Amino acid sequence: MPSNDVGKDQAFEGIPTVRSIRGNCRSFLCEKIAAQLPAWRERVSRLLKEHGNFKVSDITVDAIYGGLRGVITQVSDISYVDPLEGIRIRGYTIPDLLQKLPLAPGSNYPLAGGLYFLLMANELPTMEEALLVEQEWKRREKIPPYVYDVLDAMPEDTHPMTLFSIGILAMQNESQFMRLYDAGLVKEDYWEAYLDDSLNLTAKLPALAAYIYNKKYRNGQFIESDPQLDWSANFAHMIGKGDDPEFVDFSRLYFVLHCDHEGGNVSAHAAHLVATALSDNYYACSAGMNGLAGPLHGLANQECLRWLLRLRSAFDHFPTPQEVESYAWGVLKAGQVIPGYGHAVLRVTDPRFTALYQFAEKFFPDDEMFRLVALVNEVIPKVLAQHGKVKNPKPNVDAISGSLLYHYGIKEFDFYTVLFGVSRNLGLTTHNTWARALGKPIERPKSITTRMLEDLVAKSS
Ligand code: AMX
Repeated sequence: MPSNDVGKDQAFEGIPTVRSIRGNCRSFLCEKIAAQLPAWRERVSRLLKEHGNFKVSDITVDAIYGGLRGVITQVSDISYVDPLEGIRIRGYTIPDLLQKLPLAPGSNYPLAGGLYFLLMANELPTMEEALLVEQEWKRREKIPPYVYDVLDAMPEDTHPMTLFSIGILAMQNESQFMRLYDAGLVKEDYWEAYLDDSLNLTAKLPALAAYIYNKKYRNGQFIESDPQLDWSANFAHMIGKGDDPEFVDFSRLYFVLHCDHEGGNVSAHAAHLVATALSDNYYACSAGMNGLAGPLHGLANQECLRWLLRLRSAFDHFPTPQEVESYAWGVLKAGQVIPGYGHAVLRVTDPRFTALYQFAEKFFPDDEMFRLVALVNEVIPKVLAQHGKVKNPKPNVDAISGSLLYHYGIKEFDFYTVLFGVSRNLGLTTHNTWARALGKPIERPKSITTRMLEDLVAKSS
């Protein structure tokens, strides 16, 4: 078990110390959020008061049986997936984010601390603000030893996502919200405790993920956290890849790209739903991770790489476009999906796919797996369009992310969704903090029986 001993009282001596901002990161973020809250609350209460009966969505029998696809049931101001443009995080597109977020010192890729600041404070951070979050994470990164004991007690073949979710849930014992709630915290102040839990949880995720990786795939060779490194680089370091600056940059890019995808996807919705019962960020994120572990959601990246490897091994040479096409038809005719293609909301190529594609093109254009991704991307959209069922035949982020990890020697597919989860918890905990700040109530939609639905339909015809 790593001692990981950057305690609360130790000074952070790594990336430059922030001197121009008074107070700690938590109080700084609290001030930033608190300053915006009256206006947000005013907007919500005006909407409710003046337009409470305004109809936004209709619910059809199709939608009820069809996974509520497209039915507007939530408001999220953290991010929005435009069907034709892709994700906007706090209004910024992926290219915007990569251009505007403060870069890690000596790198062309952003600090995750800056991204967190943007998510939480709803403001593009300065370098100082990004570093303030990075420093706060350093102070909070120590994982309680009992969490390692829980993970060590699990069978060796436990899936890494199960370990990740269990690790997060085990840390619930640390929840500031639960402690303060029991002591009589008033509703107005719930969000501050959610923010504390968010900072504490997200600070620990790189070390938690690294522990799982080292335990399962590196014979338990654990590496201490390095106080000199930013959050993303420290993860790379703790899995033994800190000496490869290209992989460190890849980690920075990967953690930015996967941080959020509005409120309706399975992990975001699950985490939000659980937190509306005032279950804290640990309970909620563990639930979110359980959703992310599904093959139609986060697990698709491992499915996709497996698919690419199967495709490659079906030929004793690098396949031609025609061979990929006939292979794909075989898959579709067998009633299987082509992982990494299609999306519930997007109707164009996922800009996160494009960002990773550009990274690979820049650093390893001749890598065989990347060439296969590129070839598949030329062929599959045409095949799926011809197939006719899929609403969006273009690739999503999972069509490529696994191949990049594979290139860097992370060949343990089962681990890929954990990395997705490390990043996604930045978004999930922000959603929950803001949901409490805006006083969102417990969610409780209504279900009816098939007979009731049949009666309703019969009465109206
Ligand atoms: N290959 C084959 N068939 C596909 C397909 C694909 N890649 N994508 C969708 N379809 C099928 C659906 O299964 C559905 O068939 P059905 O009518 O027989 O049930 C039909 O096309 C219409 O689906 P849709 O409306 O276009 O998509 P959806 O909203 O129902 O599902 C998604 C979206 C992502 C689950 C689906 O495209 C899919 O299964 N893709 C492959 C898995 C994948 O890449 N998942 C990752 C998503 C991103 C993420 O969360 N990480």
